[in-house]
Amino acid sequence: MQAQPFGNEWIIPSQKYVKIKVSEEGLFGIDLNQIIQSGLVTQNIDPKKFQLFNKGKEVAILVTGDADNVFDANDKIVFYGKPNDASLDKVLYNNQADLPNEEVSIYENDNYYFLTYSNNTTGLRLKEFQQNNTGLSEENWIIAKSRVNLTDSYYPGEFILSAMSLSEYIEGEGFMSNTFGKGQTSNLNLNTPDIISSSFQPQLSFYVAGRSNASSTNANGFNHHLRVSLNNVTVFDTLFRGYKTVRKTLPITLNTNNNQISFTSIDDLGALTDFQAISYAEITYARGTNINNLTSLKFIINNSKAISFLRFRNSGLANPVLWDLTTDFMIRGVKNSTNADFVINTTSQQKSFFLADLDNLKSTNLTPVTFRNFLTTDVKSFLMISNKLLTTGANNYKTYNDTRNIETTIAYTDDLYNEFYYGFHHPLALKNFVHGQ
Ligand SMILES: [Ca+2]
Repeated sequence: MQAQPFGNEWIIPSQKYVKIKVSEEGLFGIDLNQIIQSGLVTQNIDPKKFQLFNKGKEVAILVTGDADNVFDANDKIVFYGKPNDASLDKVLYNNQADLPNEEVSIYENDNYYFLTYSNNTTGLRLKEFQQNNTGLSEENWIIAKSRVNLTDSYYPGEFILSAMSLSEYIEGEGFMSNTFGKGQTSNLNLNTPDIISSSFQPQLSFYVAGRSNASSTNANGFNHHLRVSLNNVTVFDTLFRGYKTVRKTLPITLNTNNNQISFTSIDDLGALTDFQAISYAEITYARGTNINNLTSLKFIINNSKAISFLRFRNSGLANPVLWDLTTDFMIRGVKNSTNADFVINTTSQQKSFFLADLDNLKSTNLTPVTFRNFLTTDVKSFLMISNKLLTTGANNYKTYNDTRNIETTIAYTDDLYNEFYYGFHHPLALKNFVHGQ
C-alpha cells in the first residue's frame, strides 16, 4: 500500500456499515429498532462497539444507557451532525485561501455519516463533564454568529477570453449571490438576537467578487467601487479591478437586533459596467443568555477561566445538554424552572458549544452500504466507470469485450463515492480510485 491516502483508509472490509444523510445541524438519534432493521447488528449488541465516521474520521458520540453493556430498547446513539461544508473541496484550489466560503460546498449540501459495529474496537465517546456551580459567578454573555451564505449562482472566477475561464479552481470561483450592477445596492438582513454590551468587540465579515472587467476612466484602471454600509452607516469603501475579490473582517458598532448590510456599487469611475457578487456576510457579537425557547444554539466561549458557569433563561428544553465541539465533552444541564444551568470546562481556551435537547433528537435513516473493496487485481486493463442507471449497457459492453478477450472492469460512480470520497458525489473520488490502482 502506498503512503498517499486514497480516502478509503477508514473502511474495514470485514465490517458492515450504514450511511446516514444529514441535511441540517442538530443532535441526531438512532435507536435499537433502527439498528436491527438495518441489519448492522441484530443480537448481543454491545453499545461500546458502535463507531461513527464522517469524512474518514471517527466522530465522538454518546450512547445512552451503555453502562449495562447492553444496547436495549430505551438506549440511543446520539451524535452532533451538520450539513456539508467546503472542507473536502479546499484541496481543489491551487491556493486554498481562494475558496470563497468555507461553509458552502461546491458539490453537495448534504453530509454523510457512516455507522459501523466494530469487531474488536471500543468506539470514540464523548466524555461527560460534571461539576456543581458552588462559588462560580455566572457568565453574562456568550459569543454568537449570525451569517448568511449566498448560493444563487456559480462563478468560474476570471475569464481569460470572453466568457471562458481556466478549468483550474481559482480566485473568485464558487457559489455566490446574483450580481448587482453599477449604481445598484444589494441588501442583506442579519438578526442579532439578545445583543448585550460587553468587552467583546463585534465584527462584520464579508466577501465580494468582481464579476466584470470593463474599461473605465479611472487613472489607476479601477473598474469596481464597492461601498459597504451597516444600518445605513458606511463601514467600508474600496476600489478594485476585474475579477479580484475582497475578503474583509471589520470592527463594528451594533445597537439593534435587526441589521441591514448594504453592498453598493458606486458609479463614479467612468466604468462601462461594474458587476459584483457576494459570497457571505457574518456578524460576530456578544449575546446574552436568554434563549427565548430556542430548540438549539451554537456559540463560542473564549475566556481565561478553567471552568465557567452558564445559565440559559427562558429555556423550553426538556433535557438540556451541551456538546463541546472543540474537545468532545458532553455536559448535562440542570433545570430550575425555565433556567438551564451548565458548568463547563472552558479550559482557558476558545471553544465552540452546541446547546440542544436530549429528549428531542432529530430522526435518522440508516442505509446499508456494501463497499466494493476494490483491490489492485480487481481492476483490469479496460476500465469502465459508469452510473448504475446504465448497468444494462455497461454489462453489454463488458460481454462484447469478453468475446474479444479484453479483460474489463466496471466501476459504478456510487460505489466510488462511498469508497473513495467518504460518500460524497465528488470528482476526487475518481482521482483517488485511479491513483489507488
Ligand atoms: Ca442499556
